[in-house]
Amino acid sequence: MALKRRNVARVSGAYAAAWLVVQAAFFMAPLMAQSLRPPAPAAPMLTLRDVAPVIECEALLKVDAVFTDADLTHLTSAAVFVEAGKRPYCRVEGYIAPQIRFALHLPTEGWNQRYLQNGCGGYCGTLASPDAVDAAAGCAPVEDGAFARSATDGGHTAPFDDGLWAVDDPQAQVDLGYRAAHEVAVASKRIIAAFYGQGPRYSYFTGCSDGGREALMEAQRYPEDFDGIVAGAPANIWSSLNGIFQPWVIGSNKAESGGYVITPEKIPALARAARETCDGVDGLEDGIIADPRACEFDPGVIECPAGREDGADCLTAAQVAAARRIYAAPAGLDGRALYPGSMPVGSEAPWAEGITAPAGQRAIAEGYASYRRYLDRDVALDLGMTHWTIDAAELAALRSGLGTIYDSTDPDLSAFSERGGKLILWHGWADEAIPPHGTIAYFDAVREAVGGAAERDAFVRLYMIPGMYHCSRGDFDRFDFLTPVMNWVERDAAPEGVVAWTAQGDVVTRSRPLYPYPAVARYVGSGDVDDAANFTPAVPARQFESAYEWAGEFESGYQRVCGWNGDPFRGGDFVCEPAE
Ligand SMILES: [Ca+2]
Repeated sequence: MALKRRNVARVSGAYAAAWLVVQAAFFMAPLMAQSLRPPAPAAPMLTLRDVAPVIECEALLKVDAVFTDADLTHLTSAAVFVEAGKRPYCRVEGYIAPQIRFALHLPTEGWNQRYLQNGCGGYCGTLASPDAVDAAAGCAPVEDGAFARSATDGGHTAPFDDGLWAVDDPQAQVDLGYRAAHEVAVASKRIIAAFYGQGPRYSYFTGCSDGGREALMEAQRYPEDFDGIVAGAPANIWSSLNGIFQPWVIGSNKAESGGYVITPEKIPALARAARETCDGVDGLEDGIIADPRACEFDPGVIECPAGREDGADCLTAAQVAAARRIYAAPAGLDGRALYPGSMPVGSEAPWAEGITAPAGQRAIAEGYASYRRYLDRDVALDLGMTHWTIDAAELAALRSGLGTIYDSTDPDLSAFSERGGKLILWHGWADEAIPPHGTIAYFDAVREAVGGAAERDAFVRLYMIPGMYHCSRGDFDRFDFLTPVMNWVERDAAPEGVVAWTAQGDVVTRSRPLYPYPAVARYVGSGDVDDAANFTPAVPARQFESAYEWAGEFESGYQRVCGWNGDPFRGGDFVCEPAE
């Protein structure tokens, strides 16, 4: 950690002048007025008085102490835990009917008057520790346990990649879709108020993948729940992501025999070829593909030579064809893109688990793709590309069907903005599970929906992270966006540069500044390329359209709310209506 902190200090001094040039180049007028501060300060600058509990932890369980039998929330345990290096905390467990499990950690000393809620990943299904916090590496109040913090399983129990979790259970679908994160926020705030005699002064949400989708769902459907939100690699374009993109990549890699075309032992050669082709395109040979949009990579460059059908260091003709298809945007029969993005070059290493697997095992994307069973109970789970019949009409059906529950693609965040909410979006450029282009496209759609770049930039930032895989791993996968969003909310200090780093164990191996999109980090030309101090913010050498041409769109007004109309055991119906 010492190396990281030193880099933070040095980079802040280095980029001041260049940063102003970048802002001028982008005509980011609202940013011009801001003074420059060190990126990612180690602690929130605003100090709130510590608040102590007013009742015993176990007293929360007493009948009617917080919830009555008439409430849907029920607490099942409450006990104090003591861990080294952390404030002691009261761990409360409970569920919100029918089965949204949650856990809430309440510091018994030194509560900083803030509430932090964590999203869950994949299809959720596991109650993770509230102490596992996304995008908050090095954030002091997270590390020492000063937040009241919660986590939920999303309303069901299943493996994270099980796309069949609620095939016949519409309530479980709705609970993961939009209800769990909101109800846990409501319940947690009630428990906090009972425990400390006051509610949280500030509330924050952070999550990655499905947690990023939940983060955006909160900003869109429940703008009053959180003051600051950090949405990482969001699965917000859910209906197309799981209904089309995942079947596309896994279908591209399925042989007629049922096995995978590209097998795990071929991944290192493919990753190496991609890096050799694209690393230098960004102007710096550092082993990282800074922006996959800038490089055309054809996996045919490592096709096995004539006379040699196969080998560990080359791809067969069938593997080249599969890889070409995987890199392409999923398309309908008319060739039109059905997802706003595609598998980025540079994401290959985690394909070894993500879209292929050793014989007898299942790739992660194949589990995700089983979501299609919701649409068609007879769909073959070993969907091969020869059977690909998905087109724009099916995309529309997905969006107007389950998309009305799961998608958090509404670009109109004006209600969240008007209540003072701040949002940081981030996405790894080498994400093997969710195309990063879609997050840029959503960011661009927000600009249009809220009236322009200045209006958007007053409450939203996007950071793209070179070389980072899905939510973790790859390069620069450690960073703290929680502290910047807190400073934005509490001190009106807008986020600027944030230093991200790569670590092996506790040893920092490389660091790099991240700047609000579309600014990039440019090497100053001398010094260690693995040291953030040797980079300055810059206008990217090549500009790309932020919008993405696809058969769908980012629009408002699609959302529905659903629930039982009457007792399901006495002929009640599960009905959905347009959301307000
Ligand atoms: Ca490079």
